[in-house]
Amino acid sequence: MDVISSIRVAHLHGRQIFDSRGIPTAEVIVTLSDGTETAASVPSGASTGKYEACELRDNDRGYGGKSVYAAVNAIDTVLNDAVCGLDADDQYKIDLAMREADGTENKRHLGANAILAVSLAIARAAAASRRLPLFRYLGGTCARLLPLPFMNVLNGGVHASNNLDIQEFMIVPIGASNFSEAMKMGTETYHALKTLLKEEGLSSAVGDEGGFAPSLSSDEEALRYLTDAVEKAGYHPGKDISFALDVAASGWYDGGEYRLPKRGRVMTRDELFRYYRKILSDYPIVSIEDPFGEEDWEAFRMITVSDPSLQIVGDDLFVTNPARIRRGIEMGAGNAVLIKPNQIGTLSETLESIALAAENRFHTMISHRSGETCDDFIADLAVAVNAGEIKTGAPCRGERLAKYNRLLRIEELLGDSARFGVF
Ligand code: 2PG
Ligand code: MG
Repeated sequence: MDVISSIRVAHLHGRQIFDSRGIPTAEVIVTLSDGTETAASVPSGASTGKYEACELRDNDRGYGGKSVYAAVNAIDTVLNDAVCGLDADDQYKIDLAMREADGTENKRHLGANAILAVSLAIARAAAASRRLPLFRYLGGTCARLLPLPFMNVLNGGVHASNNLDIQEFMIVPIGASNFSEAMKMGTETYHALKTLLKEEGLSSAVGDEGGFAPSLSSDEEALRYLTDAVEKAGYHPGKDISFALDVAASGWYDGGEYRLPKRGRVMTRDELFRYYRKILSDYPIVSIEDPFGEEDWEAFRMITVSDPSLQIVGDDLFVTNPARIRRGIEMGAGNAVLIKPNQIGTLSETLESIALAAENRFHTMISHRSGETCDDFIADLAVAVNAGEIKTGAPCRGERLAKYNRLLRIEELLGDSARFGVF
């Protein structure tokens, strides 16, 4: 006799909603056989990697071609048929059934947006039906590490209409002893930065991820502002708060050279490498994401071996894809993986990528997308897998705070069992 009775997926209902940029995205409501009903929605990137799973968009039904009616229809029909009747706890089987129903490598038939929404909604429903917080359902009693937040307080690249070529300038409260303290340090610095920008007559309007988006004389000037903001907030740069960048250099890569689109500067791989060495010696930068293009594995290897204490994160390079992560591990290209569930399209493949990274001593940073909803799944995911790092924007805009605030609640729930960061 089964000790735990099996609860089955009873029904899926998809709908089109809007993300934080006002662009259509997919939401799904799942109902289980015991009556549990939960929802999940999916985010969307702007600086997407070439090798990401396919986000299905209609192209011809208004909304600038961005509607997701075909994906919603797939949820209501093919995916509903594929998963109804399956055990809600059997995430792997559910995800496999959807992958088989899609039948393509990159999920272009039914859409990774449709498949992921269902995958996440069922996990959330299964947790609710067992009366467990999502992080505990996914990670069990070992899930108790709160991640170090990487807060993107200055936005550039394709996330802002200013003149910064680097996409994300993040502050990392390495000196915090717990998650709440990290939030205190991060928000105080964020507000100090706002004051500084205003004093200089610069714009304090925010970009897609809630960071400020002023036009500055150079990308290095952004780092000077971060330094001043940390000090103004009463902290020591490099001791209490360090910096991290997401260069998103795939968007610069053009025929073997790097063309910085906003300033029009062109650099070879070696010149770009030297540029990084210079800013690394001038500022307390502990982590660089996508310093080179998604095809430039050798440059990733070169920068990774040049400084073992520097974290090199692969986002467009790895696209949360186990096959590409394996290549990075074998080559020594990068030493950390950015984890975005919608780059691969199911929860079980996301967990596989995280496990692969952990087995090979690569760090994992769980990540939002620049177009988000208020779904806070990634906060629970970060704790469930003891990722140790998360980036989910600035402490500004509801869709960003949804994740940070969920982590505060998880920290309170864990009480004395909570641990913090591994960086
Ligand atoms: C990134 C992300 C998230 P986007 O490049 O890491 O910050 O941006 O979602 O636009 O790909
Ligand atoms: Mg990135």
